[in-house]
Amino acid sequence: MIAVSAHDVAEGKLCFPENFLFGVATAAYQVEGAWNVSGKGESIWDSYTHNHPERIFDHKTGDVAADSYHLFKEDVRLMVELGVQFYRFSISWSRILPNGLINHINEDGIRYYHEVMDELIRNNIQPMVTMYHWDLPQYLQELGGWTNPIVSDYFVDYARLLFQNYGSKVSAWLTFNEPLSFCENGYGGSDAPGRLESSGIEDYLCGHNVLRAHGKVYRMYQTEFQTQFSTKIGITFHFSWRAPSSQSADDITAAETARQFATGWFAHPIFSKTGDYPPIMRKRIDSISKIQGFSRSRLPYFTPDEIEMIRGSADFLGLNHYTTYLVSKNTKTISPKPSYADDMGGIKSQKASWPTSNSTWVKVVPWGFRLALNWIKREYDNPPVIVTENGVPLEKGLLDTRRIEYIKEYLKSMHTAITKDNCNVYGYTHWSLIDNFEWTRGYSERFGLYEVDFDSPNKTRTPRLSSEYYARISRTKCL
Ligand code: PNW
Repeated sequence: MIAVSAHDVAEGKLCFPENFLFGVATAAYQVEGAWNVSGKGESIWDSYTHNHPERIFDHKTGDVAADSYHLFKEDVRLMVELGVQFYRFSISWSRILPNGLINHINEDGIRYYHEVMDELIRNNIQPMVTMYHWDLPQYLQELGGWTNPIVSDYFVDYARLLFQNYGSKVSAWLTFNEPLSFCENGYGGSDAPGRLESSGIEDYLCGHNVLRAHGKVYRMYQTEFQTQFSTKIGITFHFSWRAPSSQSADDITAAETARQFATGWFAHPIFSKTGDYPPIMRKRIDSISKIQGFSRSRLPYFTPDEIEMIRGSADFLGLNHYTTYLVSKNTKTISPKPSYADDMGGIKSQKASWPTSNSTWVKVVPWGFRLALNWIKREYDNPPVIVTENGVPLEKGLLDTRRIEYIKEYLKSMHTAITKDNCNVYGYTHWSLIDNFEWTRGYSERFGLYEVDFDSPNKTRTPRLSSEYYARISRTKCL
């Protein structure tokens, strides 16, 4: 499947196909800043960081962040230096529609993303655009956010406006970034909107409405735009590998259940042959809901029409992969209080001996990448996959040899998945181009190929060692 030239093999290099794509990624709230300029409305991350400073490391906000709203030309220059083929970034919904609704369009927002895309295209870098990277307009949150079904329809209005304005410039669209993260951590944890106590209820409502919103946007694109543009539409899932913590049958089952509750929750309705939620999720949540005294399952049901609308509603699968967890069976009895973790029934951990990063959750476990890619191949009949994020958080500093090591080992693992296992991966995106606001972890975790001096007035970007390393890979397509 993969054409590797004899020349490269002779030199002992690991090469990716010539048309393989290398890119870098960011997200609006994490880099743009300019949170309240030129008509932008408030998003849930603006209001969350302002009203709940205690939930953010060092009480930081993304008010200014890396100031990419003003410095995007500088960012594009860095990408030219890197030689990447595409840039994955996200659009801030409330910059374009200040309260999320279609009746009030903010022209400065429309202009801003046109300028970003024009600058990219002028430099031969394809824009890959995420419509939603966690920053819901605050007004929609006041209506219940993703727990309110009407928000899916408002999302369709927003998506239509994006197709109308940017349809001819964007090379690939992603509807959502990591529904698992923002539904589970937002509606059952400490990410915005910070509904800490709602796990097992609101997270499932969020997921349900996000899946409907995704399906509706895909079908709307097919009826209204497909004759005009040939852009592919996908969605990005988060998939840290989940390995059994022992070879016992219980732990093997618990790990597979955990994969279905994590990636399967969103991928099964879209990419499986049968559609709908993974059967194991349906079965466990239905029966635990009953035991807890509910008269209906906490996991909502799709209508048969919705199942069909959502099934097959993506041209490719975006995969964010950072690390690996071990899963063992949870043997304690189920608590009367609903929770996603109890529903899943596994306990997550990581091996103390795995190499660490500068974060509690990213351990360096490259072999998990190959296994995650193979699982997707098996589960969903080898769909086209683009890795939309992979990277490692380290401390400040330019000599980031540990990042180089991380990239090398993870790319080797991905290379094996492509060349030996025939996984259908056609691109890779490094997270991130520059240091940025790492959500509740503030600026304490640095993911950038370029360091950002957040204390300097002009948010100076300086290349790290890893930027040279990555530039060589993206230019030669070889490790
Ligand atoms: C991603 N996990 O989220 C996000 O898409 C980015 O915005 C973020 O900056 C990046 O990871 C690095 O943190 C994740 O628990 C959130 O395994 C959680 C997990 C993985 C990725």
